[in-house]
Amino acid sequence: MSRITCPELRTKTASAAEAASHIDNGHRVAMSGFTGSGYPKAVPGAVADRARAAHERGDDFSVELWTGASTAPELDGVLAAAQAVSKRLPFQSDPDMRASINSGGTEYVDTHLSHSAQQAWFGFYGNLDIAVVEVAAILPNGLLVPGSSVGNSKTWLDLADKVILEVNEWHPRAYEGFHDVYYGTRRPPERLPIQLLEPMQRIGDPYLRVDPAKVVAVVETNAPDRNLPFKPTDDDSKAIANHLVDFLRHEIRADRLPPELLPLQSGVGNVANAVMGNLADSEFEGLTAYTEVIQDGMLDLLDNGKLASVSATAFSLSAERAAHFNENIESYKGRILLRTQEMSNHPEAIRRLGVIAINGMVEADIYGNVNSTHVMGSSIINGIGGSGDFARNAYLDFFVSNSLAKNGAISSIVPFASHIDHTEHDTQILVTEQGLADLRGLSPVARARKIIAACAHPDYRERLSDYLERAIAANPHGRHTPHLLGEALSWHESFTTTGRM
Ligand code: 0RQ
Repeated sequence: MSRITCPELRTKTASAAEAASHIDNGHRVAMSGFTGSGYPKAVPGAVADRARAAHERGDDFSVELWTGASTAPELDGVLAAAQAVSKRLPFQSDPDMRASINSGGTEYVDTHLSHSAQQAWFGFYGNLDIAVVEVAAILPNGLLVPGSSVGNSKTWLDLADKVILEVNEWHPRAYEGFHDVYYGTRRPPERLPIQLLEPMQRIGDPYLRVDPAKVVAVVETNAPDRNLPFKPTDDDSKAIANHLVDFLRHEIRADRLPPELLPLQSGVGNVANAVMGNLADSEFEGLTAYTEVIQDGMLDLLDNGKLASVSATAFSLSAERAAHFNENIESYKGRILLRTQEMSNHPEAIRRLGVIAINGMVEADIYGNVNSTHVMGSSIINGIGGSGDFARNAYLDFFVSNSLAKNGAISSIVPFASHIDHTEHDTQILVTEQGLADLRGLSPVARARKIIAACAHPDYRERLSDYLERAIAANPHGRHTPHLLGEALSWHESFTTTGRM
């Protein structure tokens, strides 16, 4: 049976190419999709075809592209390869898009994920010409059942002049009831408190709304989400996870955490996924999660009963775990709630619930400034994503990384971070395979001594201590956060010239 049961919208069924003909050079185009799930699968490729044809004729063709977060080769990849994206926001992780940004072909506005919807509402990004949103089904009354992500879809459907819907039969029809779409957002000064008092509380509707008059095309698809495989958990990730879980036990003993902990948030990446895997083997029971993304590790925790429930905005699963979820979707009903990213990442909710935030980092400096996004200060990897939404507002905030990168040529603990996403004021606990540095309540120099001793790799530890002690000695009137300014970024400079820090 067709998934498009609304008579009015059924008449708008079209091919991807017909739908893409509504997207023109210079348009601002917002698409659904968050961490490789729930993104349109067919229309982006047809837009890329239009761009290539225009370029062959010698005409300009590029669009501004907004999404929820990262997508997949069928969206970011094809559009970047066709040089069809002039500006991108708020998050990406695609190799071709990354290359286009780093080569200067695409402007990138790397945005806190809780900010993107509201900033679009405030008009900070300009008028939205068209939205392309993937859903699992269209109901007879025109309401939309989202699929594996909610992200910014609600905002894009509300703001866009025109709408293209993709209805993807790969998503189980049983997704109905898994979503909570908050429709109470207002612009200041009319804003109201977010009445969310526990992670699984419903504050919105199960459906997305769309004005049918704005819908210009409905495209039917049957294609899987990106389903990126995770690296198998290695000894270093296991060690990081062990340090972190031991610390949680310590906090329970100190009466700073209840035995079932507080709602967990786990970021993207292999290390964050491994930490969830380790919790699955631990003694913890009755855990909850208030997070952005449900990765394999979190689904495993739900499966083995350690995790009671999870509120998120999207899945980001391997192909195997996505197939498992789709086959057993009914068994997860009532235990998984997908919200808009405005709510999954809302500072007010994160702070009230007392979230335990665990995010990956590229590097940290000796004072605890964290770089989550850039290699050697200049090249973007992915983006800040939701890490800032959670880190600043969490009850406990962890940043995790291996102490070395690129086979030891790079130390992840450096004198000065080459780019700063999270300042020392926002970072509480750093963890590498070497150990854990609890920085709460410490002054900068005390933080530096702890980070070097606990987190730095032994190959770099002495040089870091030497830097710190010389910086202290050289700054008799600057002993709060002492630096040797001419040397602070010399490790990065050394890597770019010699291939080693
Ligand atoms: O590159 O694959 O080319 O070897 O960075 O590193 O060790 O596999 O780590 O997968 O956990 O990702 C920060 C990128 C970590 C991620 C980051 C290189 C390393 C490798 C990845 P290769 P690992 P992970 C909510 C939270 C920001 C967004 C966020 C991230 C690659 O966690 O994107 O937190 N975070 N969102 O070799 C140079 C260093 C390096 C380095 C690692 N010091 N210098 N390269 N690498 N350390 C979710 C969302 O927001 C959607």
